[in-house]
Amino acid sequence: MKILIIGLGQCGGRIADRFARLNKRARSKRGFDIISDCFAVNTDVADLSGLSTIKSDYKHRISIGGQKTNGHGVGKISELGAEIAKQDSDKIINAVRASERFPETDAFLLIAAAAGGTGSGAIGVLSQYLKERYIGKPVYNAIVLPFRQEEATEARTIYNTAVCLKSVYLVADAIFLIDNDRYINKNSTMLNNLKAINARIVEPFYNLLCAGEERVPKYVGSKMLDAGDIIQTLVGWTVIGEGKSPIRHRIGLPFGTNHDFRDKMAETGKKAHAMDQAIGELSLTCSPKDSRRALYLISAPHEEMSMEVIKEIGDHLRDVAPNALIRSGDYPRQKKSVAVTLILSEISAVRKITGYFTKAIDLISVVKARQQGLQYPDRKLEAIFDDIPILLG
Ligand SMILES: Nc1nc2c(ncn2[C@@H]2O[C@H](COP(=O)(O)OP(=O)(O)OP(=O)(O)O)[C@@H](O)[C@H]2O)c(=O)[nH]1
Ligand SMILES: [Mg+2]
Repeated sequence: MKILIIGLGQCGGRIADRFARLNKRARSKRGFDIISDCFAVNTDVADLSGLSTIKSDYKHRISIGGQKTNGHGVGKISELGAEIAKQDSDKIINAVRASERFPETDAFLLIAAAAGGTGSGAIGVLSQYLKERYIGKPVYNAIVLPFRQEEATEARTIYNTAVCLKSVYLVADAIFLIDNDRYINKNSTMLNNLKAINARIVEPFYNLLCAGEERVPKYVGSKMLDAGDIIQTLVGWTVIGEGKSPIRHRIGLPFGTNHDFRDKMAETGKKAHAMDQAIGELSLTCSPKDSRRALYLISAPHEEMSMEVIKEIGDHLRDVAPNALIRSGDYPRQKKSVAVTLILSEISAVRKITGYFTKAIDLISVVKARQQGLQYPDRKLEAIFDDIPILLG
């Protein structure tokens, strides 16, 4: 599957840059592209210059809102981010249209942080424009949720996050939810944390996008997972994760030859453990029971792809996600490990998201009450979604 990536704001731009790197890896190691083109869009010119892999011409690193922000960002005012995106959308759409490999694109993936201003405001607006313009081409979003400490220290964090989430939910075909807080390493610096998190965010997409692009027969799975399977799986709130189990070979024995049945069982169990790890590595903690669609891809050396391992991994997912329609595939090109890429989609209840809506409603009520000189009103939970504003056209 080939996707066209647009990173918005600082966080989105940096993750898009990682995707550009992922494509370089696919090209050099596997001999094909998985990204049809990659763009970064920002109101902050310095952020655009700080990227390393996205092409450095003005059509790939797109500066917007120059007159309004003087190239210095919107300072977390997501309404301004949305307004600028509306005004400068032509610049972005024209760059996409002029992209040489656009016809090969299976879907768009737009990336932004929910808590900032530029990306948070622009992502819903741009997703809407792309959907209206390219009917039939899926528009996916990846939304990065803030660290918990930002919620406590920066007043706009909760509000921006709730407004962004509601806006993208109304327009994007699916939204990958990525929780910064899930990946944090307390002993590392903030910058190193962000770098490591960005690398972990993009990694699960590698095999997933590569599998369907293989043309060499020995690397094509017995059940090939292609763009159609992925598109059919992605709906609404979505999470992604990858688990890996190293393959241990006994000295003197060729690949996959285990003579003792106990060794074999243990080895099968260990490989199937990659599914457990993928569940543990999901980009946002959620219950697999709440998902209606799921997809997994097993990547392993050809000789390790036994029916037993495939069955065990599939059975395990069926147990934990009994309400999901499950699609699957195998990809015989991994070396020295069994990797499981897992997507859970159409998730009905995401506690963290509901939490943002509830808290944002409380904040809005407090502000409204203050403006009217009233006391803090007691709000009913059902009204939550209606009361969150949106930033669409
Ligand atoms: N994972 C990850 N999160 C980031 C990164 N950079 C910023 N963030 C998070 O993104 C949120 C802030 O969004 P930014 O992308 O910096 O904001 P912006 O879209 O550039 O908007 P303005 O700067 O307000 O114009 C915070 O929650 C940060 O923790 C990054 O490189 N990786
Ligand atoms: Mg910024």
